[in-house]
Amino acid sequence: MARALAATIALILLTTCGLFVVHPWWFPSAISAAASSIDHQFAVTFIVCLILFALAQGTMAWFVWRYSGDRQSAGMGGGRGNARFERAWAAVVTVLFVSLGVVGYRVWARTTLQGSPPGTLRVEVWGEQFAWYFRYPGPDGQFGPVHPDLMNDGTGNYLGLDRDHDAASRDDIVAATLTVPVGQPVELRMRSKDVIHSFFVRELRIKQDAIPGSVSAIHFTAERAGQYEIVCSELCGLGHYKMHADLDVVTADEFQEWLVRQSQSQ
Ligand SMILES: [Cu+2]
Repeated sequence: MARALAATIALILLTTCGLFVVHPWWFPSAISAAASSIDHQFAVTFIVCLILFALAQGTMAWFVWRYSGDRQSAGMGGGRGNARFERAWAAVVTVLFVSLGVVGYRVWARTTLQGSPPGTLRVEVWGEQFAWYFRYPGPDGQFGPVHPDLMNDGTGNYLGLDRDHDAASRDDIVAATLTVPVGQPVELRMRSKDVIHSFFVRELRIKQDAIPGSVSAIHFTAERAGQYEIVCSELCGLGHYKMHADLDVVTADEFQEWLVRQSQSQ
């Protein structure tokens, strides 16, 4: 029985290592410059975890196999352990994981919290159950104030803008698609109308919560044109599964044409 257990552990270990080497499921190719450092950090974390996993599981399988049916050790009533070894192992694991956390945080902060260089396109991202809205400030560069009492999805005033009284709101563009020009830095300001949502684009390697009552900014520069999926990665209610939108990365000229079309339809 014990040997069957040892063989099962070894089989799980080999299967895991095999899946790691072959990695049949992996990220889609990245479309932003910053994504390569995220991928690198992910690979380092993955390799460290795999080595620890293989060491722990391999050792366990070997011990179970080696001492199965060993009457002498069975009669000893179990080992007393080795406190010094356990403390050293716990210390090594702690240092490893804290280091991974610190390095990972620095990579994440460098890629998503960087400042806004001149020419950055600012877009507000609004999450609501169960849709995304994207607001562009228009030619004045100003986002007009939002009035929660004016929010009405039925009339199309999703963000509660008062275009009659707020001058800064008049040229604001609200769209259901996030359209950005290729090669231009973008700052997303994440907001929510109701509960916590999470903005996730796999190809950008960006995942950021949208929290009601707060605004958090993240940055990216898309380097390849195309259409990509935006999903909500925070379980936000019954319709969470259908909360998604498109990210369209287009040329600068196409972006200007899109802005004109959108401003005419507001
Ligand atoms: Cu959501």
